[in-house]
Amino acid sequence: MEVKTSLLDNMIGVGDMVLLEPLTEDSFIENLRNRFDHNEIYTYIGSVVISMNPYRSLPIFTPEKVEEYRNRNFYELSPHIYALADEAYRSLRDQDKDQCILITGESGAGKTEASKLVMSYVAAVCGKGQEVNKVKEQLLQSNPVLEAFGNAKTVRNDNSSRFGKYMDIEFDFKGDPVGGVISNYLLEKSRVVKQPRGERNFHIFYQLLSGASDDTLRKLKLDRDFSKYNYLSLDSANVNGLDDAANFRTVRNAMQIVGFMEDEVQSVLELVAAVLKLGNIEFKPESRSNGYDESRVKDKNGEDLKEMCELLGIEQSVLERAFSYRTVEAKLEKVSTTLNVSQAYYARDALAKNLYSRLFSWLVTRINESIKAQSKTRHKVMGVLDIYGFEIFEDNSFEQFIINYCNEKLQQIFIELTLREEQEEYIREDIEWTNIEYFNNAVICDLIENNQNGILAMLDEECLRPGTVTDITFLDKLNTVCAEHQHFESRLSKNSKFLTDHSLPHSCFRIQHYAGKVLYRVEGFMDKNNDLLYRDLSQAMYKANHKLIKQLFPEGNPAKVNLKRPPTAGFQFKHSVGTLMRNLQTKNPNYIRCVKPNDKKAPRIFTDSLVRHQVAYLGLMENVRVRRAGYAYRQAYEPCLERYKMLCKQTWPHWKGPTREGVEVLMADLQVSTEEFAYGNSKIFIRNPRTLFSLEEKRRGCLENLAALIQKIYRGWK
Ligand code: AD9
Ligand code: MG
Repeated sequence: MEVKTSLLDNMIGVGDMVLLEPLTEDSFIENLRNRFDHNEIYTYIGSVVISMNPYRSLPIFTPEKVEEYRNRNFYELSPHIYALADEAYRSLRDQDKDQCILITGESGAGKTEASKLVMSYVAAVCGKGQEVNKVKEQLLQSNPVLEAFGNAKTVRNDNSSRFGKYMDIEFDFKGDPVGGVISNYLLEKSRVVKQPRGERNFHIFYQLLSGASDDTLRKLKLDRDFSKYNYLSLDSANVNGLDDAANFRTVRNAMQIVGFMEDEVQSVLELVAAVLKLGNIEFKPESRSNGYDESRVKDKNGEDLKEMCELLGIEQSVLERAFSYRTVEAKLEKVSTTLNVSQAYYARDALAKNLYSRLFSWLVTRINESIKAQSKTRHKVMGVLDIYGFEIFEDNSFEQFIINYCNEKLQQIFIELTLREEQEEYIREDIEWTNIEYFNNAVICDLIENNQNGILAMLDEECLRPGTVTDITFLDKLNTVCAEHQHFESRLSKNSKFLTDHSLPHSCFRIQHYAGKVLYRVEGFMDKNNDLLYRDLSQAMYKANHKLIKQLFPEGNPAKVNLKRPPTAGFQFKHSVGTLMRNLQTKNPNYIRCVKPNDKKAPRIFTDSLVRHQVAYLGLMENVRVRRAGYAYRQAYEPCLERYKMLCKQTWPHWKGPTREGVEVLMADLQVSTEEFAYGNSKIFIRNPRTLFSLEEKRRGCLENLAALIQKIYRGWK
């Protein structure tokens, strides 16, 4: 007889929080801690996986583990991210249900690692063959490329995703992967020109300087020394445990596997080098006869400018002029105004940010071209979402506002879908259902995205308003409008999510997010939302004799001058997040809730208060309660009968009739109170975990008796 381990056998603590007794926040945290201390980083809440970041490599992601979890039922083995990946994949393959894997948690909690584990598991268990293997390799190798260009060391995480990523992996009817599509969301491009203290620029800059051959660097006119470049912060250039040179080789190799041509790689590196050169260009004022100062490139930077222009095939005088003058085109006329030094720096940085972020989007498009499914037939789809996690820094700006808004939306979808899914399951199975109270963050989403008076709408309105508009006029507007919409009285009540109080520093506002209060400084909001690049610069880039850069600045084509303002950054983000949410809602969701055990990026440390805070805002306790309010545990009839049939003479060793009847006979024989369970169409629902415990205990007793009997017989033989 096969004896399988289950959630309750040989388990450290309780593998499924639904079975935790008694259920309190303390016992919940204690269970997580106990399991974490024993290297059990995964714990379930029903079908949701809680994942604790171990901050060290554990031997639980081996090919043997993959085999162990392959084709096994979710609750059969101890909790693992592979069990979730397996369940999602099988449901996609066998039941033709499109899946999405939603990975949430704050910065550094382990989302990106989790997304890679899911992808590599699915790659390991799905079909084989030359073509399929090539597709798999390309899908997997897109990760190092995008991480090099889109991740950076922050104070929270040495490999922090600075962009949102959603990847649809497409499968054919057999369940073999045939391709994929990646969508990227707003790269934090301000990092290109300036990094907060203790943080780095995007990895690729350091990788290129550390890992490229002397010859490559010579061609790119680069120096190996980080300190030569204004755009590279130096206080944290070297990160413990990060081998930039080796990673550069990995990225180059990955680009090749994904299908980049050698000349494309060269072009990409030229752009990276050009950004570094650009950062070194400095300006000085030159007095004009009209009394104004006009900016000029400093003499000592003549070489940087020249080299940058050579790299990109740009005529030096064109770029130089674009740093001194700005042309404003109205309907019928063109007016040229001079740039002063600070405007020239602004223009330089705007160009660097645009160049880099457009390069990043181009990389995604290029990867998509390579990994695109060849056939046009309908595919089964598994979407994996890995975004930047919720962030609270000392200084929070537009970027954090956008990142946190995105997390707010994901929390919202978690709430909607967990409730919806739960309700639908009861309806599907004809089981009665009672609602449970849940904190709903829809009010916060609305505060941010409402079309009339949401913060993003007001920001856009202010950006478009003629006259003197500044970050402060935007803040004033926010203070009045949000007060009006939330009603003054309610501003001070617990429900108010927009807080103004006199203790706030000047030029700040605060939002009570689902994950905590965040103070935002408005400086730069208007500018970052506008995301303007002087037309002279885009035209200079378009004129470049460099295929890639020309392609990145199509608006620089003088024949296609468009006087309409491009959509703002906030507007575009809101739009793409809206599309993403609608897409996710069409799929069957699978959740991984990542929890960060400590703030030190260190193994073996479990900081109680930090974990407690995350458990609270992720709504994990409510999650367990919802799961338990109805029926805590459910199992399809067949595995249920298999597991407990030994407890009843009529069902042991074989039950001949329909499985549901077998389970009914079993429950009657065991005299389980009829209030304790309900028969659904395909599953049995058990209300109280204790009922399950008692079944498990009886089963264990039965197994022990059996083992004793076998031993006795064995001894008798001897
Ligand atoms: V952010 O929002 O992008 O800043 P993530 O993505 O949540 O963040 P990430 O997956 O990058 O965090 O994990 C942070 C670090 O924790 C990794 O670089 C690893 O060093 C470490 N980590 C995370 N998960 C695991 C794991 N399963 N095993 C070992 C891990 N180390
Ligand atoms: Mg990440």
